[in-house]
Amino acid sequence: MAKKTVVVLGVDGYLGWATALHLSQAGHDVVGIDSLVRRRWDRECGTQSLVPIKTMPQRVSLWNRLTGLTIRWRLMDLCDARAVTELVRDVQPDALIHFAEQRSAPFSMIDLEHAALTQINNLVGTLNLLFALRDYAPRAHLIKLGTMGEYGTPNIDIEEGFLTITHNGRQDRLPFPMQPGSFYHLSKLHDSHNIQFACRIWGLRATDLHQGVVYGNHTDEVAMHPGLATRFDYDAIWGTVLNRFCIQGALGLPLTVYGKGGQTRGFLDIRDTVACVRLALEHPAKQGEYRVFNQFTEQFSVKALAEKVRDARAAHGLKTNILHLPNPRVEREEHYYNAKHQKLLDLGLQPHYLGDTLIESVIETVERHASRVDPVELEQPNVDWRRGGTAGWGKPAESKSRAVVLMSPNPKPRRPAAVAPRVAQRR
Ligand code: NAD
Ligand code: USQ
Repeated sequence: MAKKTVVVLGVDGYLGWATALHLSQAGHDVVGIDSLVRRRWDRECGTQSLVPIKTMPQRVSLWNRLTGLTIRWRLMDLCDARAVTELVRDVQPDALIHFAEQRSAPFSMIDLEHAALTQINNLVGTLNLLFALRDYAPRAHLIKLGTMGEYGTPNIDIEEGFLTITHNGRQDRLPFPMQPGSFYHLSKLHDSHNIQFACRIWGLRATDLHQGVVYGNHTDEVAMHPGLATRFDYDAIWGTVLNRFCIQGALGLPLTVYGKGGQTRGFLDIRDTVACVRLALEHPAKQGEYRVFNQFTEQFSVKALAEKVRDARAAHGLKTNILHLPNPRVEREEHYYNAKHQKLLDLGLQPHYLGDTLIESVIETVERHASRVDPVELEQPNVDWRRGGTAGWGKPAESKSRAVVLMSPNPKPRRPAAVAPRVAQRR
């Protein structure tokens, strides 16, 4: 396999860091880009990674000490068009892996400011990349992290990006109809349209990875040293559902299923995320091609996931309650779901399926870092799709304890007295 020069955009994030290490270990020359804005959003939302993470300079220098391999780190905002152009012109990458977006659905639903911030950050960053590629590296392969949530939950099978339709006796292969469920998920769909258009008019090449919900926090490389840990979110803004359930289970808190829990999604282990990206990299799209891979390995309902975590705890004689909260989101809670995910398997993906061992290993990680957990983050969601949120954005430090939106007809912000002092101390 030929060594490639690869730019990983969003290298400081949960998936970007693990992917950069994996590709570096596989022999590729990795340039890592991030604006560190996620660390700022954490401070502003009063959230933090469960597992402590080192600064970027510390991480890349530790990686170099342990392996002799170099990841070239650059602080850069993808919304800075000039910087992006210079990057593409100077590095002349074979491929760019684009993780660098605001990726939380609840964050995008807080209010107008957060919806606009999400769409401007995500769309402008991707547009800057597309124009830089057109002008300075039209043969480079853009690998973009999209999301399964672009499709929504239609009452038909979900194909990989395209659907062959017969209409009034004529047939065409058209983009699959999309029904995203948040301003964040919409930003991914708008990106998909822009990328597809750029491939069509400028002959660029791109792979849009429509990824499901990721769980777990270990890859072979991340596990080499605690200083190489990748971030692990559990709060109601950034934490994804299985990671949240594992933490709730580990702490003996109820598992917070939103609504009936029949919401079904595609899921994958973080080890499969890094493997899928590598497969896309090493089997590039053709010049002018825009292709979509559905990147997940199994589908589960939220309720089934909660039951898995409950059963894994019960095997140790521990009782776990499942709590059905009124759903803060507007989404179908019982629906048909059958999404295809064959293309990455055809390229050789060897999936890691969800088992008790994975749940146990996440729970062990939680137990090691239990003192960093803010239990308020595990109780009630603080963003509601209909009314917006109370995420503490921009509040003065002394009033930063998280207010929670009550799911009642007449909601009033509430600060749970039992945990407020601990929250105040932590921030
Ligand atoms: P993350 O928030 O941990 O990491 C994203 C990184 O991008 C952060 O370090 C942030 O600072 C950086 N970033 C954001 N905007 C930037 C900008 N304008 N310029 C430079 N850097 C910027 O998110 P993640 O969980 O690692 O997700 C990475 C990507 O994968 C996202 O695009 C997300 O939509 C997609 N995705 C994630 C999941 C999941 O379950 N985590 C599932 C499907 C798709
Ligand atoms: N959910 C619960 N309880 C919780 C948290 C979530 O029942 O405590 C439910 C939600 O209502 C939703 C499902 O779990 O039905 C998934 O929610 P999530 O927060 O795990 O995932 P989501 O908001 O969809 O976003 C995450 C990532 C995003 C990525 C997406 C993939 O944050 O970046 O794009 O997963 S997908 O869902 O396939 O679109």
